[in-house]
Amino acid sequence: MKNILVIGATGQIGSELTLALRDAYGSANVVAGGHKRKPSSEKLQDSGPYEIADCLAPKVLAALIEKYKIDTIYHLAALLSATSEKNPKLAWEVNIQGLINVLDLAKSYQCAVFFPSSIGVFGDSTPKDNTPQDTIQRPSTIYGITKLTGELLCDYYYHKYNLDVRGVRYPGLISYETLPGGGTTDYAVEIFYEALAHKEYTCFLKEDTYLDMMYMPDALKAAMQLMETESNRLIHRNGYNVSAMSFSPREIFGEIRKWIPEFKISYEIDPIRQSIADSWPNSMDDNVARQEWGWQPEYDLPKMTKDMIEKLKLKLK
Ligand code: AKB
Repeated sequence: MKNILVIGATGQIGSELTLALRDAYGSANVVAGGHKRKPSSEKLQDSGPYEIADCLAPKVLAALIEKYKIDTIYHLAALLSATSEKNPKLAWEVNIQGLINVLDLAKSYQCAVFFPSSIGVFGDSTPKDNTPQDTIQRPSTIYGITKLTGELLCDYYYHKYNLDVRGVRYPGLISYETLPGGGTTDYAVEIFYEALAHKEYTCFLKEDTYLDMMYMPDALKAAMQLMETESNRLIHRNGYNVSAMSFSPREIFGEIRKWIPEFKISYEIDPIRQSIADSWPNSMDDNVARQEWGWQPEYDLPKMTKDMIEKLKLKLK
């Protein structure tokens, strides 16, 4: 039986991954670790143990690992791309020092680790379409630099200490449960809320900006499936490209209009987030993940849009 600690459990991925892990491994065996005294959602609070867990406070983390006999850590705490650009030093501190703290503890207590990387690890010199698994990685954002360094650190701890650390490169994530905070791909979530609430949305990226995106159920499946794969099947282990759909603001607008015909869009470009998006791939090739551990997404743009609208209608009632 696994004993799991989720660090960053109140964030965009964590608030849903914690519940999915509790369903799979039992509520008592999955500790939600957040940086606030209380979790923001009642579901998280009521469904299992909740503890304060700051990746920059390794002694507190060590005490939790001992208290709950943790053997697996999902380390999700990180600053996203736009927030990182506003405060590069804090991004380095949280995204790198936080990760090193977790890797060192995992080494001491022999825990497996999941580390989410991002499409942010690519840069202007990377091939934009069907971006290969192994290719040029020269990110121009501090977020990308921290995520790429994170991938390399994870590889290093595996090769040097035989630490079982695994991870994927997530695209923009779309969910009806928790809002993202400070990302470049956030428009793809905001657009649904605004379409339903106000029937209009002002997008901060240009209409023809293509980016990889994924619906949250697929993102949760990717993390859990990778962590369940027999170790000897994994060649890359870290930084697997995983993709599900690639679209532009114009295309997602068109898809939402099929459900809300009066919906309107306008554009007011944020130069910082536009330049971040322009440096990222249009679409990734995820064949290596498909071959090594059977990755297969379930949701494309039409299926995700239908589900988002149905779920958000109920939520916003
Ligand atoms: C962001 O936009 O910063 C994130 C990401 C793609 O890593 N959603």
